[in-house]
Order: sequence, then structure tokens, then C-alpha cells
Amino acid sequence: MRTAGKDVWVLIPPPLPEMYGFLPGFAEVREEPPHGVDPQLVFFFDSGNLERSGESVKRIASHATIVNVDHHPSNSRFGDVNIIDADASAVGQMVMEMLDHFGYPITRTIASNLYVALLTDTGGFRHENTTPRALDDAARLARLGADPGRIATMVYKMRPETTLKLSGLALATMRVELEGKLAWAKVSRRMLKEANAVMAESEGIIDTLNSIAGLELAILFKEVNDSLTKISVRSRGPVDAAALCATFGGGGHIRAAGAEIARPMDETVKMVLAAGKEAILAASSDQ
Ligand SMILES: [Mn+2]
Repeated sequence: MRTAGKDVWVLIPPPLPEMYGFLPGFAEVREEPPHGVDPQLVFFFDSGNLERSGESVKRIASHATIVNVDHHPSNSRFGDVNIIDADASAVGQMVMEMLDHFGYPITRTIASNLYVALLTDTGGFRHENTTPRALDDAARLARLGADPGRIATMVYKMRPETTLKLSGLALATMRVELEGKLAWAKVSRRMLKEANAVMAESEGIIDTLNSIAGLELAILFKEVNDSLTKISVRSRGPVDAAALCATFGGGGHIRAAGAEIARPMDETVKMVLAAGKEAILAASSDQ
């Protein structure tokens, strides 16, 4: 068996999520393979499409054999081999099954990392994808040495002050419409500067919006630059967030999805809100 560090590299497209620096092995993760090497086999995990994977990986993927391991129902099946399990709450569970299948032991280190996959992809075991299988797998990983309390602290209680400052600035822009069914807010580059934060720190804001009682749809607009806006969408009602985002070239899950829209923020806000309101009204008249 080849092991990471010799001629196997674990890549994450930039920016590397530093908050996961506590994970065993994180220091070995890189943004691209070492200069001059040309991998011939690339495994993708948890990537609904090739576009999500960053430039250097796309370059390699253009001629390498691709194995695509994912659980997004909207997966574009870009691999030479596609292993898609839309019933898995996290791709970590699929990895767990593969390790079992091929007879590799799940060490404490591996168990901790796979537990993080389950914890984060189920929103701390709160999303609808918190299935009996997810809880069984989490229990097994805990028995194998993952420490749920410590991991929850590292994932949810280590936020820098700048993250909360940014959250405060963004939440101040919140608007609630359609009798409380729709909430939205913006993160602008000016707010990042004011909070001394980076865009990755806006990750949790959408879930704060989504905690309003009776809400059906939450949308967060993130200004990347003058001509690019990212949206994050959460649905707790009849609207399919993935379908809504697909109309803007994005995708994801029914309850959580996103898109990158090549428009300035204010234009994007108008466009997406119009589509979101239409989707809410269409879905409620269906019932
Ligand atoms: Mn996932």
C-alpha cells in the first residue's frame, strides 16, 4: 500500500481551512501537488462538480484517471469512476465503508477525522440528514477513539473574535420578508475590512439566519469582488434550495445549496430575491 507523503498527496483547494488545523494529519494537506509531479490517479471526495476543486486540481484532472466519491444528489458524475451515495450524510461514511471493505483498520486518527466529517455535514447532528445510520457510524467512530466533546469544542467553540464581529455586521443588514418566510443578509468587502475578517469566516452566518422561528428560506449574499457574488441558501420549507441555486449555475442539497453568480452584489440580490420569492409562492400554492 502506498501512503500519503511518498507519492500520494492530500489536496484541498485554497484557501486551506485553518480552523481544521487540529485534525490529525492536517499539516500534510497541501493546496497543490509538489512542483514537477504529475499524478495519474485522482480521488475526489465530497465534490459535487469539478469546478469546486480549484485550478491546480482541474489541471491534473484533465488527463488523470478520476475517481469521484460523493453524496450530493446533484453530482455531475465527472469521474471515470463515479461512486455516489446520496443516502450518506457525509462522504466520511462512504470512506468508512471502503476502509471496511478493503480491510484497512480504522485507527483513532482516522476515526477522529471521519467523525468531524459526520459532525460538520449534519450541522452538529441537527440537520435532516441525521439518520440512524449517521448516529450508528458516529457511535462506532467514538468507540474507535474519536472524542465527541473535544471535537465539538474544536469545531464550534474556537471562533476568532473577528468572526463574531463580521457576523454582527452582516446580521445588521438582515431583512425578513413574506410574513417571516424569507430572511436574507449581505456580507460586503467593506464589512470584512471593518471586522478584519476573511470571507471564509462568514460560513456560519447563514445558519444564524436559518434559526428564525417559522422561516422557510434563508439567503446570504457574499460580495467576492465587483463582478462576483456568492450565495448560500438554506431551506426549511417546501422550496428546493438546490433547484433554486441551479437556476444560477450552482447546486447542492435540498436543504442547503449555493451558487457563484458573475454579477455585482446589488444586482445579484435583486435577481436571487425575485427567484426566491417566486419559489416560495409557487411552493405554497402547490400545497
Ligand atoms: Mn458533504
